[in-house]
Amino acid sequence: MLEIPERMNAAGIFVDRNVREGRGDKVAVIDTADGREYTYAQIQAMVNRVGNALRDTLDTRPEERVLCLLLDSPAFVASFFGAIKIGAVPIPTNTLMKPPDYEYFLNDSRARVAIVSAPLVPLVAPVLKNLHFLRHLVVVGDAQLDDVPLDISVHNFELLLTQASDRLEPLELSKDDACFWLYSSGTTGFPKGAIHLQHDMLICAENYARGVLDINENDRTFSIAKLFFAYGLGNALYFPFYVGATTILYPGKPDPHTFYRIATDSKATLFFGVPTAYAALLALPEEETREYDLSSVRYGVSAGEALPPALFERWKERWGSEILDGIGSTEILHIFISNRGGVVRPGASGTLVPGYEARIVDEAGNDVPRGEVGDLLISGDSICAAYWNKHEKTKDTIIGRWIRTGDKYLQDEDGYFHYQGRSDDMLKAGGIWVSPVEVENTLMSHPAVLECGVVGAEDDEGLIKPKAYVVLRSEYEGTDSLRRELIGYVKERIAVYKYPRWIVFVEQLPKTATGKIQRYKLRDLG
Ligand code: 3UK
Repeated sequence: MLEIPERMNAAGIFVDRNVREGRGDKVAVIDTADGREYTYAQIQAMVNRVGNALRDTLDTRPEERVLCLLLDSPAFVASFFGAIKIGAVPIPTNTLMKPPDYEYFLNDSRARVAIVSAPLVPLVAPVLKNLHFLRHLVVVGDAQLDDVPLDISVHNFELLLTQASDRLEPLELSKDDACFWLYSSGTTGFPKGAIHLQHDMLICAENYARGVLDINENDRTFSIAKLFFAYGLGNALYFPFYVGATTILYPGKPDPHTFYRIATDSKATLFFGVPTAYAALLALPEEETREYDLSSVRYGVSAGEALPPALFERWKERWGSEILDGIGSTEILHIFISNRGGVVRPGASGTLVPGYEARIVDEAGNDVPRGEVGDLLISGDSICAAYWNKHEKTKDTIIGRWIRTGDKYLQDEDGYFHYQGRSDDMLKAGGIWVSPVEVENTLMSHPAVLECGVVGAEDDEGLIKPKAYVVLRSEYEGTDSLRRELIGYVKERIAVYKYPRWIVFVEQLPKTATGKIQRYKLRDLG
């Protein structure tokens, strides 16, 4: 059993402990951007410099939020743990969003400091004038910035670090102090900041990474899912750091050849992807992948959305390793139901991860009989404390020790859990949330669109992608060029992974008596 100390600091456990226990010279991070390797001692020094710079130069106090809009890099690692080490609360943030999204994250969280990778600066620059609380913008690398409001000062990350001491003791906190936030989106309304506590990462590392993956010091992790996702943060940061293993970071865009090349060259032992990424990797013809060697991989891991059985079979046949599908969530922090090596049931999410309990309940909250579908509730000690400033949403989601996952599940006679869909209209594209309402509202703002309904539809690989049913205003015609225009229009306005992959022009939409679109009827249209 894992013992969680009453007083602790997660950075002390995940960073300092490695050096204290003699792993200072072990490689902690390989940055594939330039091939540089960083030992645990070097990472610790960098973490300390960030902590000192935040506290002494930028006057960051405990509990203050530090928004991290960062590519996967040593700077991410140092910013995340550096903030935690002084009791501040980092917010790893999705790098694929649009400027208005960042305006919301920065104002909602009241972050006083934002640390931003230079290539991502253009995403926040246009909204700086609308920020009420930001005082310091720290840029990693060089970026051009004009018209910065007077109350925001711009700093260079590297320079701040050079001027800061590399020695820092972690601030002693309660195991139940806030540690970091992660934003998660729902069907309607703004994203919710899930507040995770100091002990949460320990629970996931012990229960899942050690309990299911048997992670150890000799592992080399490579995650296609970026560090700003709850999934990637565990996979490629606090899992390997929990045991003093090595993580391989890649700051670039998704590309199957690059993924294969990195996994081959770095001899990754744990490979983490989402179903869409596995589909793209397997879509390359064998002649094109002969030069790659994945024999070092102990397990592939898949999460974010259900892994179609065909992808499991094709991967195993091609590369020899099993893909362990597991379900996790931002609120629970990581995977709580998972397949295990040797006993995988393709198509199922697996069995409970140690440390978690599950209930499947009907609408009245009573347990359904084995084999029947109901709403999945989970209990376990990595669940977030609350959503920031969203008391009603918190109460709807977290019920005492239990949390509503929003998923429909059934458990079979052998204890395996089978995913049966969402209980709301949310869908996942490439493992990332898409709200049909947001896509609909965006389409509706185009002059040609009278009304529309967006649902998930299966592509050729059996993976879900957004599909739009559109009723046009009478003066417009449903042509291919209008289809392309609407797609381009959506891509420009909201995060690109949300655009409809198909647009069907229809005369009318199925509606309830009160005029609400019946998305389930659209889904049945296929
Ligand atoms: C869905 C799955 C079927 C499900 C996540 C691993 O995805 C993660 O977190 P999110 O908050 O989404 C959570 C929701 O996504 N889902 C995730 N995995 C599966 N559905 N099969 C799966 N294997 O609806 C769940 O409620 O983005 C995944 C680790 C940490 C995570 N945060």
